[in-house]
Amino acid sequence: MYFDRVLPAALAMVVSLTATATAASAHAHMTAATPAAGSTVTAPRSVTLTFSERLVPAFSSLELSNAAGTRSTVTTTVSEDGRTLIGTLSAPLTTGRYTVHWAIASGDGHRMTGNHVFTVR
Ligand SMILES: [Cu+2]
Repeated sequence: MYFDRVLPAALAMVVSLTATATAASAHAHMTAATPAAGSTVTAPRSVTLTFSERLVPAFSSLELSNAAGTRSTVTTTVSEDGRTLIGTLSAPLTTGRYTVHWAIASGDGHRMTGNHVFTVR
């Protein structure tokens, strides 16, 4: 368990220190989101974001806020294959508009952030 977190982080650091001039080709990008951007869903219990590259769990998380800016309590984990960020909600979301704010680091050491909005009816 320890090496699952530390080794990718250490590798990412080595890559970013030694190969900044050449490591520009395989940045992570998001390939799927549930709920999807712009979608309307009913009482979701989790938010999942899948990326094209493995994530570094220690530097990857998401937050959820409603239209008033109030944050939901979310427990963030990364899937076994390292590519999906899973935000589990302590309670189903009530009706309204929500913004997902995410921040990730991929195995090549690059950090990315983004956000998207979905609606709960
Ligand atoms: Cu990159």
